[in-house]
Amino acid sequence: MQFTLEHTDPTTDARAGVLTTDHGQIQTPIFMPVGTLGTVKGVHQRELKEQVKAQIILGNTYHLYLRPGMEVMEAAGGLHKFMGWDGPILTDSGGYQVFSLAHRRKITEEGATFASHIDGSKHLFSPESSLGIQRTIGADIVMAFDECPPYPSTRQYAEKSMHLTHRWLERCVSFMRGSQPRYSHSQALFPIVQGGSYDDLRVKSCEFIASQDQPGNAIGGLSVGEPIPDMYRITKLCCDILPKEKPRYLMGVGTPANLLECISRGIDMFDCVLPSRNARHGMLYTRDGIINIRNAKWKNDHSPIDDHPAAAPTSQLHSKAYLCHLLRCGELLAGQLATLHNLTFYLSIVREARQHILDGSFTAWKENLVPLLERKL
Ligand code: PRF
Repeated sequence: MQFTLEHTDPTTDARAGVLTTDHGQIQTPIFMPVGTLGTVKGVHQRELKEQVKAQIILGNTYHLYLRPGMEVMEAAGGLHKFMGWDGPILTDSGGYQVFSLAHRRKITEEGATFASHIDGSKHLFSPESSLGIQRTIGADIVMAFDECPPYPSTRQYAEKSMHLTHRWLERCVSFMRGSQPRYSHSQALFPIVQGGSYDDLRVKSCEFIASQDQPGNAIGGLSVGEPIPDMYRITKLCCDILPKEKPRYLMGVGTPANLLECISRGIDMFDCVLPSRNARHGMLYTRDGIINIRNAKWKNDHSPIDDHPAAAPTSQLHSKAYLCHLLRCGELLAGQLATLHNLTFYLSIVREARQHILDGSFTAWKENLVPLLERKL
C-alpha cells in the first residue's frame, strides 16, 4: 500500500493525498460508507460506485464472522467476490462491535469473550483470531484489535486499557508478519490510538502507535459521547504526532461539520453509520442544513429533495413531499432514496474539500459551509 501526499493546506493541516491499494486508488480525504454485513444497507454496489462515488467501503469482522461465517467467506474467495465489490475494503477488527452489541462481554489479556447477539453462542476474539478473520474476509486494510474505553472513563481505566491495546497491537504486528494474505492482493494493518480523553495518554499512545511503523494509523475512542471540543482537541493532538507521510483514519466520525473540522486538523479517512442509519429514519443532510423529512412541514413541498448539481440524481428527480409520503408509509424505497441521498452528499463534501485543499481555498470554503451544515430546517 502506498500513500502519496499531493498537497497540504498552508493555513490548516488539511491534506490531499492518494492511497493506492491492490483494488484501486483512493483520493483523500475520503469518507467510507459502512457496509457491515457485506452490504451498504439499501444501496446496490453499482449505485455505490457510479452514483455515490464511494472509493472504499467498510466491513465488520464481528458481523461477518457470525453470519455468514468464515467457511462461506473462504469458499466465496473473500468479501470482494462474495458481494461483487471490486474496490478497496477496510474491515474493523471486532472489539468495538463486541462492546456495543454482544452480550456477556469479558476482557482478558488473551482477548474478549462474548455471547453472540444473534443466538447467544459463546466466542473469543483475540488479536490473532481477529486478524485471521480479516485475512479470510480479504480486506485491503485490516484494523488492529483494540479496546475502546467508554466515555467517561477514569484515568486509571483509560491508562490500563491503552496499555492492553498496545500489547494487543504487538501481537497484531507479529501475526501479520507471520501470516500471508489468503487471496492475491496485499493487506495493510492500521494500528489504533486510544487513551480516552486524557491528553498525556493520547500522546503516549500516538508515540507507541507510530513506533510500530505500519502503513497507516487510526484514532479510536472518539465520538463516544465526549464534548465535541474535546474530540477536536484530541484529534489535533494526535495528528501533530502521527507521521505526516502516512494516512490518518478517524474511526466512527461523524457529522458533515465534524468531517470538515477534522480534515482541517489533518485527518484523511473517515467512516460513520450516521449518513446511512439516519437516512433510514428520515434525517437528510444538505448544504442548507438538516431536514427531517417525516416532519409535516414537508408533506406538501413539491420541490426536489436536493437540487444541487452534486446531489444524487434521485434527489433531484423526486420531491420532498414524495419522500415524506414514502417514509410515513414505511415503503422500502424511502430508505433507499434517503441513503443514496446522504451518502452521495457525504462523498461530494469530501471530494469538494479535496478540490479546495488543492486550489488553496479550503479555509474560506470550510468556514462558510460549516454553520450552514449544522442548521435544522
Ligand atoms: N475502535 C475500533 N473501531 C471503532 C472505534 C474504536 O475506538 C470507534 C470509536 N469512535 C468507532 N469504531 N476498533
